[in-house]
Amino acid sequence: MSIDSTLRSGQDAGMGRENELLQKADQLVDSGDFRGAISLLEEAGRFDDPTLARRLVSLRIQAYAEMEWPEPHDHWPPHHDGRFEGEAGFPDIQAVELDEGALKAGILGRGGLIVRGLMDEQRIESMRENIDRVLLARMEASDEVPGAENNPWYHRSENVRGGPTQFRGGQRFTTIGSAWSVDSPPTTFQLIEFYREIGLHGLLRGYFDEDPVLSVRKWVVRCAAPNNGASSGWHQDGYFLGDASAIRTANLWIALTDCGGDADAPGLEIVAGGERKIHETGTRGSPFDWTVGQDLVDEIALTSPVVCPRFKAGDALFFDHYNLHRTGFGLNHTKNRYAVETWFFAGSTAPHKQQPVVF
Ligand SMILES: O=C(O)CCC(=O)C(=O)O
Ligand SMILES: [Fe+2]
Repeated sequence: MSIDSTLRSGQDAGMGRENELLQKADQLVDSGDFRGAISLLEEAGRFDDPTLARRLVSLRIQAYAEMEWPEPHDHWPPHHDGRFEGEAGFPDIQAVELDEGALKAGILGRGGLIVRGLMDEQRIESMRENIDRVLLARMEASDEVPGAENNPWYHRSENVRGGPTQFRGGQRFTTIGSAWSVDSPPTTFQLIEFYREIGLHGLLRGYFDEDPVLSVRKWVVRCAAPNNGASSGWHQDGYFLGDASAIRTANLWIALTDCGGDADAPGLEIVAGGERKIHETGTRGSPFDWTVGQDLVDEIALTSPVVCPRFKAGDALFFDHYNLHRTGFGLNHTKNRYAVETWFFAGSTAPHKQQPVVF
């Protein structure tokens, strides 16, 4: 595959200006101002400048360890106004109605919040294209296709723990599956641009009452293929993320394809309700030690309904690490489903294992 023509060559991007920006960013880093360096490159940079987009990813990863984070405050979980009490399933609002109060009452009171029309058409389209590029570039790199290692759509930062990807042991990749957003610097750049545009930083700052961060391992772009009703694992992300009672999280899951409900692409099957506990795993019909058994899910469903919401591309669902869910594979599915899953953490309690990323 030729390197995608939507990315400009170094020369087109204006090497002189780029060098100047990178130098300025280095100076800010040397003076200890990581936040300033990140803002500079984020504001002056472009997704289609590969050198700059890569530098920004590395800087965001390095920065977490270098910056100061507060001690966890004592007013968690925060009070919410219970505005969605009595509604069946998940509360469902339009993007313009999204604010801190709705987010708190949705996640903490009802187990999640559906937000309609969060991402616009043009971004949806380009994100789907990005995901295709990332997965293809990774597949070609793993197949050792000549030149693939230089494809900017899949490039792992040296700062990711373990260093650059090594495709060992005949590991096979296809154009279906998921990849870490940070492994695709242009995608990371565009996603953060989108998060800024919708005011997500301020919203989550209000939600956590401190700065939110992203992470390497829990920020994922995905293309899920139909799977003929297969049963994927019921899970709570709190099971993987460390001490569930200590961490503070918000996941923004965005559908990039019409899916769920009666749609022809896999959605999410998800338990609604605000129960905040980690359920037993590896028992009661569970095939794996990290999954919750179907018998237990059936029992939980007696009081907290299991739903499979119908999403239009661009609709989103916020939930946190207590939510119980799985990919919903139906028998009627014929289309691939694209989505972005982004876990945000309160900076003070971000699990180091997930490699926090400064936002
Ligand atoms: O996209 C999916 O099907 C799974 C999403 C998920 O498990 C999550 O966002 O935590
Ligand atoms: Fe999950």
